[in-house]
Amino acid sequence: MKRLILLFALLLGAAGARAQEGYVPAPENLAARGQFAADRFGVFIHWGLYAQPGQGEWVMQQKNLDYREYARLANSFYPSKFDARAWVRAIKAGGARYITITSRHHDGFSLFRSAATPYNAVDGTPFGRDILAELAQACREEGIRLHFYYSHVDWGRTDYWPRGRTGHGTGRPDGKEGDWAHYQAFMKAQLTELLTQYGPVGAIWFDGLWDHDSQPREAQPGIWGLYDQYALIHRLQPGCLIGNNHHLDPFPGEDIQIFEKDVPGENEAGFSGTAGVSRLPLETCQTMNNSWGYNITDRRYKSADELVRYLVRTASKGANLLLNIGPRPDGTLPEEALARLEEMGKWLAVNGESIYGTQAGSIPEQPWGVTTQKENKLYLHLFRPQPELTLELPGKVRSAVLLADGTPVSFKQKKGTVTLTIPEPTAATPDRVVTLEFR
Ligand code: H79
Repeated sequence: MKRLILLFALLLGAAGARAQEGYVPAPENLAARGQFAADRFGVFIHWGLYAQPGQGEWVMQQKNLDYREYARLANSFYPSKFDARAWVRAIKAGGARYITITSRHHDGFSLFRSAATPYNAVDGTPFGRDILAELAQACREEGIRLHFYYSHVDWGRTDYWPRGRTGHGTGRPDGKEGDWAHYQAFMKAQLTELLTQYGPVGAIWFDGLWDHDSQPREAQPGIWGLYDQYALIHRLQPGCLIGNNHHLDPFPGEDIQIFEKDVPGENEAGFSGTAGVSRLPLETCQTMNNSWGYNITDRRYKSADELVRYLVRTASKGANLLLNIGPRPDGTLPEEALARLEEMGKWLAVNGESIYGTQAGSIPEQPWGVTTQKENKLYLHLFRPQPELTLELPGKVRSAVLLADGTPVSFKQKKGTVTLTIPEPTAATPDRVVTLEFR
């Protein structure tokens, strides 16, 4: 019977695809897309019960932890130093314009009050506070947008169906079917809560479809009734953007395209080889060290300079950077993360004009750096000192200055080439920006 329901669902997926083909984003959705692209920099938060074992958010799968034993971590979920306002202030000072937080990850624990399951921060822990509600309020007060990550995969629920590649050692009754319709109803109930109880939601960020990447692409939207979920989200909040980290070309109904650990078009981490770069707003998510959820032994942090340049490189491809932090079990953000945020904030406070609201640069990546642009300005991002630079540029340059302090940069222009003589740097910086203004 359940197999029949699944088959039916897959067929519905195909029919739903036709309905979504006609998806016309609402005016507020188009406005939100523009705002999203202008924001350019967001902070990702991976937080849940997995912060306590401190081995990342995949610990349940990687160590084959029984879901009933794992669930006892809820009894000791008491992040006594959690202060939503402190998070938001640090993130905002870092120059980020939005926060994307894991409302529920593959372990199945919800960080928010949910009538659909007691396995949540309010009803299932001694802490008893709604993390998302506190964060939403702090975001509202500080004027920063809030997005929710939502996992399709669940390694603990017995109704979870269809099973994918992961979660076979977590004690779910394997070899026994789940209950597709029940799991669907559960997810829809939670999505409804997320979109009705926390004010405007900037985006819903789905994850997990790759667990079924052995299925043909056409069948994939039916696996979890994606198009039903998309329609629900856009009905509840037409301006809420939908993104899905499925590593494929965007499906109809999606509003942004996500790249996991890849600058669009590079496939450096190997997850994006199956996807082209679409015309939707783009977002690259990346870790500061090598973990998403808090990892107590992962000291391999990228330097602040590397992170600034990573942000600049994503912007030069016309993409946002969603940079991750995994808070500790006590609710604090690791000092390493705070220090990097602070450095990025300092650089952005001076050079933000060359990032926020810009588009991909017309000059592709060069040995010296990259470019971004906005209106009649082209920003040259010099990643290494460059006393002289000759560029082929149509159009007449009116002025050239260092963005940081307005120091003029002398230039000669003839027959479509510009030669710049760049003053010697006086202080170390990860990226020195020259603004070229065109007539
Ligand atoms: O939330 C973070 C991760 O927990 C989650 N997405 C980010 C944002 C994530 N983890 N891994 N992945 C996404 C990528 C999936 C990797 C896969 Fe596979 C490799 C899918 C298919 C091949 C692992 C190995 C799962 C199945 C086989």
